This record gives sequence, structure tokens and C-alpha cells, in this order.
Amino acid sequence: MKLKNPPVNLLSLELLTEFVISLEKLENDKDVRGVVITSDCPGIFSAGVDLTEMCGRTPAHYAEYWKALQELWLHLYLSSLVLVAAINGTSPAGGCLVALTCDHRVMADNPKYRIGLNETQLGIVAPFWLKDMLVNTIGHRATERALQLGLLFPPVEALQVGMVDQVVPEDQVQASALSAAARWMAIPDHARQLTKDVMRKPTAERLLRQREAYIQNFVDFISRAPMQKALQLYLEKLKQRKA
Ligand code: CO8
Repeated sequence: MKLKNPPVNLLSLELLTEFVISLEKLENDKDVRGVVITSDCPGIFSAGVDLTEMCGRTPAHYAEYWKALQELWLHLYLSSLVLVAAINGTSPAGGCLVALTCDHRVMADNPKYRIGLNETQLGIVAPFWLKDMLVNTIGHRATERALQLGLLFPPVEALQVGMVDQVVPEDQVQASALSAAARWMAIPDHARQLTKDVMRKPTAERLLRQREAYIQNFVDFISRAPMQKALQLYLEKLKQRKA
């Protein structure tokens, strides 16, 4: 599956919706047992959440957007398919979220690329379910450090901390991801899927138990004037960077 929302594969509301629909189609196809998720945008896996969806809109829009992001996370994290991320570019925040939901991550060995959860650098806070997924992946102390400092790791450091499983030359990312998928698919589906459920369901259930309340919390948080100001400033900074 190739993410294609040029120029930087932002997780717009439309992309989130289409992503879930495509995933459901693949899950319902008996001939499909695994998926490699990669990017069609050169040098960018995904620049993450489309901040314009969270800035200057109505509370109803924030709620719709946040629900869609949670929906994508739940679908990916609990997918019965083998999911492998072929990270062929930079992958901050929401991009890292997509990669972390996969069973295996292969990243291109390009020192310009970064991956991580940089929310604090924007003045916002990663939701607890995203934090939980990072703890499940790299452990508590490494998560504490990565999240508070909003660290974006170059590939070699991402490998050291356990955020990715393999770093390979850029032209071998797809082939390595396919080999990894083959290895995971060599395990009988029912045993692998039940094991995945045992490992991941408790994390997802924390969100599912009070999903509507968490959506409302997010809407209240993001609607606050200081949050809106921080996002506006960050968006302006992104535009100025180009000038
Ligand atoms: N949201 C909205 N617009 C964006 C974003 C974004 N996240 N990222 C880039 N853009 C825009 C740019 O402003 C630019 O717009 P325009 O062409 O109109 O000027 C266009 O996309 C292309 O971007 P660049 O010119 O910057 O492209 P480059 O190839 O030079 O750089 C980068 C690509 C490195 C990815 C760079 O764009 C960048 O650093 N972007 C920001 C990435 C980022 O910080 N993402 C985090 C978003 S937050 C998130 O995903 C999770 C939030 C969940 C928690 C919320 C709880 C409250």
C-alpha cells in the first residue's frame, strides 16, 4: 500500500478515511495475508497530522478529525494482517504513528531522514494511546525521554532505541520489507493473530473503554487559545522555512 497525498503525505481527513477503507478491503480479501505500507512521496514517509485540520476549525470538525485518527490507529494496530512499514523517508509524529502500528519496520539508511514523536516541540501532547504504543515498542524510560524532548531520530539512532527493526540501504527498503513480511507470514495465521491480540488488545481497550470522553477531552484541549496559537505559529514557521 503506497501512501499518496503529495507533497508530504499529510494525514488529512480524506486520507484517514480512505486508508481505513483500503485496509478493510484488504482484510476482507482472503488472498491477502500481509501488507507493506510505504510512501509514494519522495523522501517523506508521512509528515503526520495535517495541522490545518486542527487549527481554526469548529469543535465539530476537531471531533470528526480526532475520531478518524483514532479509527485509523485502531484498525492498523489491531489488524489481523501482517503489516510491515517500509519507511522510505522522514516520518514525524502521525507518520511515526502509522509506522509504529506495524509488526515490523524497515527504514532507509539516509541520514537526512528522521522518525519520532515530536509533538512537544509543537507545544502539543501525544495522546495516551500513542504514548502506550511507544512504551510497548521501546520501553518506558526511552519513551519518557523521546516524548518529553520530542525527539526525531535519524535511522541509526532509531534502530538503537528500537523504534525501527532494520536500517537498510535506500534502494533495498522495499525488498527488505517484503522479506520481513514473508518471515512473519511463514507463521500460521491463527497462532500469529491470537498472539498479536493478546499483546495489543489491552492497549487498544484503554482507548475503546471511554472513546467518546477522550474525543471530547481532545476537542477541549485543542480548542484552547494557547493551543491554537501554538499550532498557528508552527504552521507559519513551516511556511517561512521555505522563504
Ligand atoms: N500540517 C500541515 N501542513 C504541513 C505539515 C503539517 N504537519 N507539514 C508540512 N506542511 C505543509 C508545509 O507548510 C508546506 O505548505 P506550502 O507548500 O503551502 O508552503 C507543504 O506542506 C510542504 O512542506 P515543506 O515545504 O515543509 O516540505 P519539505 O519537503 O521541505 O519538508 C518536512 C518536509 C520535513 C516533513 C516538513 O514539512 C516538516 O517538518 N513538517 C512538519 C512535520 C511535523 O512536525 N508533523 C507533526 C504534526 S503533529 C502530528 O502528526 C501528531 C499530532 C497528534 C497529537 C495532537 C494532540 C493534541
